Amino acid sequence: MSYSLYSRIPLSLAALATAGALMSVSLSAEAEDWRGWNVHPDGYPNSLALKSFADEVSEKTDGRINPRVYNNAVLGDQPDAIDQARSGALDFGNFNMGPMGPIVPETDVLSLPFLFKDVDQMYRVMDGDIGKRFADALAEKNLIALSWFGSGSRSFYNTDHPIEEPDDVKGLKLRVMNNDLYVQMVDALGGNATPMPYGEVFQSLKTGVIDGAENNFPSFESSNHYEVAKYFSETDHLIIPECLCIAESSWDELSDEDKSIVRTAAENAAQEQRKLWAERVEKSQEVVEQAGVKINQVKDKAAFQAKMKPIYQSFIEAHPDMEALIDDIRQTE
Ligand code: BDP
Repeated sequence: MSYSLYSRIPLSLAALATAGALMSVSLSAEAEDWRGWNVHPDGYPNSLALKSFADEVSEKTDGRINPRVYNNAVLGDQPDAIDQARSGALDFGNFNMGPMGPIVPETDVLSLPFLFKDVDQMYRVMDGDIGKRFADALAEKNLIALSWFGSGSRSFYNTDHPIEEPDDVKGLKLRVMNNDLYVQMVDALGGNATPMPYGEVFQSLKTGVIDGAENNFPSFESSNHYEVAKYFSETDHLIIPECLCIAESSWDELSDEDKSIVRTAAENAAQEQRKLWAERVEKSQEVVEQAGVKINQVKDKAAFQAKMKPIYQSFIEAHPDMEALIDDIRQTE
């Protein structure tokens, strides 16, 4: 979204200026107003980090670029926002690699259940050469991934009973993000998966359209799903990275100097997000427990992993070229 300050100068003022002076005004005062997408509310770790990103960019570029973040998915659902960023209708966004899968097939690897050992391993993978490979795949689809945020680990929650073993999922209607791998994942446990935008989940839980969903503690809490779904079962089945991504068309317009400012601001934002994230996981857990949510640890995670093995088999059959990548991720210390 770019427009020059020049176009906002009243005609009378413009008429007073000499042609030369006008030229210099229009060249030096050209400002880019960037629109950024965020699904989360105010105060969420990602929202705070995105705000820092926006502030740092506008300060360091002396206002040449003014990013503004729109929270609560007001600019559209995540799959739609990803499309908008690809076409340049949005300038940047914090996107989860789950709904990215249908657009950038390579990122589907990151939606395989029980892929990472823990969140720290995921950070090490994404900060290294493998992360660059994902960034290259995103760049082919017009998205410039400048840094990686965390979103903890996702677990199932529902309105009916604790999930202790795979059979407890049988018959539950569970909302998943927009990616067929998650449908397969819930199917493998005998549940019914319903892909649905994040913003519709609360109402659907309330009205009984679904019995539950899966997410991390901060989202379970900030979305108020915990007010309805009183059983949170720590399956930790997914650890999915998120990008701070810039639209290629917005990126290409930047000078080298501004590219480096934007990249550094995105890296700083990721460091802040990860720190705030770790704190928020604990806080959110406390909030939901105090509200009466029953949290149970799942003792036999291997039982869930075993049920999900066929997902890997069919994934590798469909994408034999990605088997080595899966192995490389698993072997990252
Ligand atoms: C949150 C992610 C967000 C997703 C949301 C969801 O940070 O990007 O949109 O889950 O479940 O944890 O849709």
